[in-house]
Amino acid sequence: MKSFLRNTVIILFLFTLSAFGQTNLALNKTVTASSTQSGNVNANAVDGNTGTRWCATDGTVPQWIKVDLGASYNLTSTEVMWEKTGAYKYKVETSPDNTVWTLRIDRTANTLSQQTFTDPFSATARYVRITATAIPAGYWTSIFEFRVYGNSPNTAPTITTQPISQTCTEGQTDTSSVSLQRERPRPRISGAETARTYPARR
Ligand SMILES: [Ca+2]
Repeated sequence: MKSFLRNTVIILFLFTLSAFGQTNLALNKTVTASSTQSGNVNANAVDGNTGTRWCATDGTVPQWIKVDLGASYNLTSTEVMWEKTGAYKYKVETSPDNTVWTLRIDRTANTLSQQTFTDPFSATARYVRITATAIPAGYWTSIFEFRVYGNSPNTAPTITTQPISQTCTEGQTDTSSVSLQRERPRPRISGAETARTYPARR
């Protein structure tokens, strides 16, 4: 007669914070600029509206805008949408304190003609500055949207009810699922689990 032993199945949950659907950390944050054309104010560069723009007061360079994210974040990329398509030459720097700046993206030799540029990098910082160092002839430095992507470094989810062991009977497959929520920021959280089937003894 078969005996049904009870086995303990250890289920491991592996969670990763996904970069998909990233949060634009610059959205509606405080912006300062090297100069500001009347009617095209600094805040237009981070208002989430691709129909409004910040513009410098003339066609001279360098011109820059700087975003104060309000707190330190783990940054993963920036994206700039210029007013026009062109071979903009520019750089992106970050700072933890608005004093010490580190070069993250150097496109000061760029020859690629685009309207939107996406620049991945890795940094922990509160301030992000983009500086146009050269612009196409006849253009002024003008930005529809400047986006900064990343995650907060100190808000990893804490799993307080995770099942670390369960009991199942031979022949059964033990499965389980969990759901997580995180308030701010809200990156997509994906979960993976391993389940194990214990066949009945012959
Ligand atoms: Ca805008």
